[in-house]
Amino acid sequence: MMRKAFIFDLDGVIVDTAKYHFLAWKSLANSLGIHFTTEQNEQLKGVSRIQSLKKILEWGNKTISEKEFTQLMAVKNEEYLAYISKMGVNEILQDVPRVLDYLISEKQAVGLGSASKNARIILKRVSLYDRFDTIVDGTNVSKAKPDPEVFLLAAKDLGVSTKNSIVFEDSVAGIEAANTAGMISIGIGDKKILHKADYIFTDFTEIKEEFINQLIKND
Ligand code: B16
Ligand code: MG
Repeated sequence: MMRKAFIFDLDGVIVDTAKYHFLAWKSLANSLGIHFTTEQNEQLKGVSRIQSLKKILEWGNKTISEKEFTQLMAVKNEEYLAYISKMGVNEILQDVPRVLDYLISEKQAVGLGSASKNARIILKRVSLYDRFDTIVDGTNVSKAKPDPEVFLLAAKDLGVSTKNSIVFEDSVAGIEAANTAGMISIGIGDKKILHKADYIFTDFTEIKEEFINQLIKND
């Protein structure tokens, strides 16, 4: 049987860390007198830390020095890390371990492709670190999604061609990155938002073994 690469995004696919990003960005924005909403937080999904802060400052019509920018990123990350440090296995999104374990039992290559610089800490907190053959995250790449770099690097590490790679993503930028990489894209979330994905599911409870078998068999 063919060995395929299954590459998972982290935030919004394996765990819901968006709520912690929101709390940390909100207190930072508010400390600068900038209003920050959940709708705005949606637009930061899959977006790197630097780009996120740039957007928030844009929304608040604020310009700051480079030094202050670096400080604010550190402040946000510290608060975010405080939330992350309390995470546990109960925060893994439903049926993710079932799909991971099925892929491993079928001897498929499993990778992580995340924009987050905190991906490794989070995977360790939720005890999923050892399930991955490779982890490519914000510390390994220079170009953010929708650039395909993160997924191309993961496939390369796994020794699988791009056309034999499958990506699970919850963000528009991530789906675009997978498509540009020439990989099969699977959207996890809203059909209207992720319409550019090859397949779309609300969550992993909808992903059955038959579907995975088809992906493994297809040329
Ligand atoms: P960090 P993903 C992304 O994770 C988040 O969706 C995004 O909101 C966040 O800004 C980005 O990671 C960077 O995270 O500040 O931890 O480096 O969806 O690509 O797994
Ligand atoms: Mg995501």
